Amino acid sequence: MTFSISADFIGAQNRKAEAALAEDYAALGRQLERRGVDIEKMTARAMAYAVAVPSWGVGTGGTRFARFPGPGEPRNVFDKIDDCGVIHQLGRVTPTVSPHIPWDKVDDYSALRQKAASHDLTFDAVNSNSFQDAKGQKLSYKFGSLTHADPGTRAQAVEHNLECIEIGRKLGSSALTVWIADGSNFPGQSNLNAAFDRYMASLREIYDALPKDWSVFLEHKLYEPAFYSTVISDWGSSFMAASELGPKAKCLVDLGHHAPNTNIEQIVARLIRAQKLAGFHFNDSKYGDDDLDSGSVDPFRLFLVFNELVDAELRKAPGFNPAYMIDQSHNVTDPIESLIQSANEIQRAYVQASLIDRAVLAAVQAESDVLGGHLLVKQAFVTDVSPVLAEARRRKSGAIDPIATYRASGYRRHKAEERPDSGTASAGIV
Ligand code: AOS
Ligand code: ZN
Ligand code: ZN
Ligand code: ZN
Repeated sequence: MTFSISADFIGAQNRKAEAALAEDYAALGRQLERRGVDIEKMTARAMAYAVAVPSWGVGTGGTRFARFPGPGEPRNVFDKIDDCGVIHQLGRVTPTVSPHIPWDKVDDYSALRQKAASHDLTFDAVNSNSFQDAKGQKLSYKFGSLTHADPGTRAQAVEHNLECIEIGRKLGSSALTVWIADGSNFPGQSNLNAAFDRYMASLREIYDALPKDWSVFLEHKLYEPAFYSTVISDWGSSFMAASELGPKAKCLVDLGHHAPNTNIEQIVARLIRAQKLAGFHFNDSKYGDDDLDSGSVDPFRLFLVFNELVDAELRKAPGFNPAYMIDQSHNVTDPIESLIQSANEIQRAYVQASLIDRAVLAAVQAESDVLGGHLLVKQAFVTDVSPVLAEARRRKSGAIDPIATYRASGYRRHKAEERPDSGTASAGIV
């Protein structure tokens, strides 16, 4: 028997925090009532919100300089699912896992699906990987994959994506996320448009192989590891590709994949308008694709993205159905704690954005009341909705204080004993 956190333990921890939560919830409820907001509606929205955790996020990521694994890290995808189970058991906001192939490759996918189901988890979009050479792979991706100058290498990369779709079908997923590292490091290395044309030809093959109810998510990224040009570098390239491919192709926004100070919420708004927003890889950053914990550096930016998302949701924007996923690399924290905290911050931004009275906002905007509009948005952002998030967890049998409960449970200590050869699973460093 391996260690798991019992419902009784969570209940006992919650009892210690219940009285204070009831007080804080009542106080916030009165404050919101004065503003015409029903706290119960906010709690219902918090309870309905969900975001996927990345399977690679539960192991220590590392940088290109070093990786410092912690004790009791997952050894394989089954261990990863156990850790994802704890994140959901305590936080109650992450019922899905986004898998990665080949890092999560197994012989028996129905066993993996069952393992996930035992934690009430299902699978979100499958991530393909043609940015590394897999063990035993015939042709190298050193100079590209789906856009490689060599047709054989391109065919191999297409084949890998088709295999990802097959695996995803077995796992009950319905989307494929494609991020490629293809690009060039030197001016003159590659013909910029020829590389894009090759991308289109490869993606066309993948697109045509998608099952009926499937989508393909195209993930752009400004730079890294290609430092001169990246084939799908921005939302313009992504949008161009998704438009040419057809309605099953959409654009995925990873928050860390833009130049500093880019107005990401405006990109989100445009993609919503074009019915091309696939969804997100949430994370935070200071400089580049830092993959820091969501909401840890710039929670206002996260909130402004959700301001657009909630606006689209409430006005029932056509075709609006984004996949919410986290993509982070945890280098110096316990990955389970980071993912609990990140999901909480994403859910917080969603609830905060839900506080805004859209009709009132539209009215002040119509009158060009500049500060009036700003104050409405800012008031929502500075409202501490923590009691709503905690109450949502409590009502779903999660932990009122999930990180304190996790620490008190001794889960990591137990896993350190159970997983002596820990830290051997492939975890992403990208
Ligand atoms: C790379 O920078 C992208 O963010 C990828 O989405 C992701 O980090 C990678 O696929 C991890 O598997
Ligand atoms: Zn990403
Ligand atoms: Zn990234
Ligand atoms: Zn990354």
